[in-house]
Amino acid sequence: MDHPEEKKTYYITTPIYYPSDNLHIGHTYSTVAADALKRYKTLQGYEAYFVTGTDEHGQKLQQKAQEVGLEPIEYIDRIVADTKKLWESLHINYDAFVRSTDPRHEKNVQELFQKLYDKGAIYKGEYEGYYCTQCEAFWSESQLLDGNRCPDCGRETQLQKEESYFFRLSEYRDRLLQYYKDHPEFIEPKSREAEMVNSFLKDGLDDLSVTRSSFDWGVKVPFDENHVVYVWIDALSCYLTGIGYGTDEEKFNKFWPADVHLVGKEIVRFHTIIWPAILMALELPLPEKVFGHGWILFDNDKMSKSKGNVVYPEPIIELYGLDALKYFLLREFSFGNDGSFNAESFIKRLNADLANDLGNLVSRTLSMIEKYNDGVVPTPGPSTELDGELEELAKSTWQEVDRAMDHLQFSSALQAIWKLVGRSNKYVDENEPWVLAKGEDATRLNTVLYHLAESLRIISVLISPFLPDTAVKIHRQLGLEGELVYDDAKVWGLLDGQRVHKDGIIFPRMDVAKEVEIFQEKNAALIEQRKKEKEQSARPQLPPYKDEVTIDVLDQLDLRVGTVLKAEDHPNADKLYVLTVDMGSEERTILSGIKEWYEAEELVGRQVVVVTNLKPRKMRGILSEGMLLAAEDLNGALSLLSPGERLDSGATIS
Ligand code: ME8
Repeated sequence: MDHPEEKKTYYITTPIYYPSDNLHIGHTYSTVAADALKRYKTLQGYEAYFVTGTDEHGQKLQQKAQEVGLEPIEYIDRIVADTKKLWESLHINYDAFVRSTDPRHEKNVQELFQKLYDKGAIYKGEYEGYYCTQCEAFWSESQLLDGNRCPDCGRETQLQKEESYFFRLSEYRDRLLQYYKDHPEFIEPKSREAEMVNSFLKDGLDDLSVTRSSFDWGVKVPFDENHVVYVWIDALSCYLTGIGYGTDEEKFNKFWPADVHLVGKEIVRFHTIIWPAILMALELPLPEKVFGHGWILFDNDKMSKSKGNVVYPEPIIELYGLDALKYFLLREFSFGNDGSFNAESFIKRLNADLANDLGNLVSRTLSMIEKYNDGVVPTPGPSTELDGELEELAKSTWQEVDRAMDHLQFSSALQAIWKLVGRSNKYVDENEPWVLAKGEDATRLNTVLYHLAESLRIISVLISPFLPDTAVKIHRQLGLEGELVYDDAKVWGLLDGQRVHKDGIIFPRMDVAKEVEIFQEKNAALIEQRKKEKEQSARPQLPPYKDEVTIDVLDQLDLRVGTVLKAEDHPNADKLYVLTVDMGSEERTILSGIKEWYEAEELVGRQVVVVTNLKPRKMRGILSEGMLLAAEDLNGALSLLSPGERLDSGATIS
């Protein structure tokens, strides 16, 4: 229920991302859209709240960390820091960033799990299926491709059987179908609802395995230490943690249910079947909407680091600015559908819409006001039909934007604004102010300049959720200070007598062929650099080399080949062998701490490298007359050095 004295709230989420190095523009899609939506809702007067975060548990991450010799959290911390930096550089205006490893969140997951268990919504059973480590998903035999390959990523799966807790998802089929019927705007675009119904709900649902016992990087089931909560309950409930579930009841009640979960199309199923069923079981209200957006492809292929066909946001921002990236992502693709990135269409769109249309309108409007009226917006004379037409379009464009944004149609919203940009440019051509300026009477010229300035002012307000930096630049050039106010886009006549300050070109025009080359080169260089960095970081972190020495240091060492004759346990030291070593001219007793790696019988007859002139040292009562050389790697494996071929005992080493 709306309380008139209270500000209406609007809660938006992006997916809770898997920590991943070097996010590409596809990854930024949900976040850029959520940011624009938040700005738009805020401008409309809502108290908007935006949650994003990282989904940090699971076997895949545990394995990746292991591969580089780090603890999972050390490995993830670094990636999360980079992700936050990227969002910062994109000026993403989120309110909470939930890390699923945050102890507060882990506690919530345990509480929610316990609640579901106590309500009988979760029970213990056994799971058998073909497991894909990469996708962290079990598949049935009929779902596999070419024998035993994962239908999602094509990698090999393994048949696994394990004890698991199950969520009674099968019981929710009818309630979900009914819910979709009663809430026709719950899933958008509508085609995704049909997909859910036809592919998943029509033939009934299976209960869902919600724990794993084959790895331990996850939130422990509160009453069964052998199990960790499987990643989906853990990840989805970040949406609750982000608005204070378990810590700030008032905030939680204020913002829940979410107004919209923005998600990529491949995870719509989790958000429209599993998530609502869990919320029903918890007796929590359901989100108002789940919007499944399409994928950004690269030349019609899925972007992937392994294919090397990724486009990174950094070169785009560096070469063309943040707003150019945001504009392109939101305008070029229809939000529900897949779209393909192509360097040429990207540059062409920047040229057409930002440089030729908007940039030109800003530049010519301000130049003319400066040139013909000393930089002051003139008082208009009587309006003609043409002026009225522009005024009407300008004052009503916000309605078109609202209509589009009600269905998260960013591209249509921008098209509506660009219709006004286009109409304003045409108005310049129709009125030819440079001709009017030559006449005696300035009344008509004043009316035209005034209309252009007003139209530009309204445009600057309307574009502000999508191109926030550009909006402020135009606003300032129009001499306006302070915040941009949405209601100002609904009224005409705020600029009479306003002093303007033209300030540079907001979007320069580019040579398409040349620019495509520059962009591709820069993106390719970054791909190459990141590949190298990855290879480098995959190398083991060995101790640094010691300081340089001269040859005489080596000359001082007397190294010789010895042959082990006898190996016995040291009577007073657990880790030491007492070795009798044939040095050619004599036998020596040498103590060596290699018991952890070698059995005594493996050593007898083995040739070794002995430092013969090391000062003899007594260890636990026995004198050692030398030292054996051995190599050890980072995993703690050890190997005694021996000559590659058998030599006479006493052979010298230099
Ligand atoms: O799925 N174009 O995380 P994620 C558009 N942790 N969107 C793309 C894209 C592309 N080329 N590539 C990726 C997960 N995405 C889970 C979410 S939510 C409770 C848990 C989108 O890091 C993808 O569609 O694999 C998804 O919405 C988002 O990036 C995060 O994907």
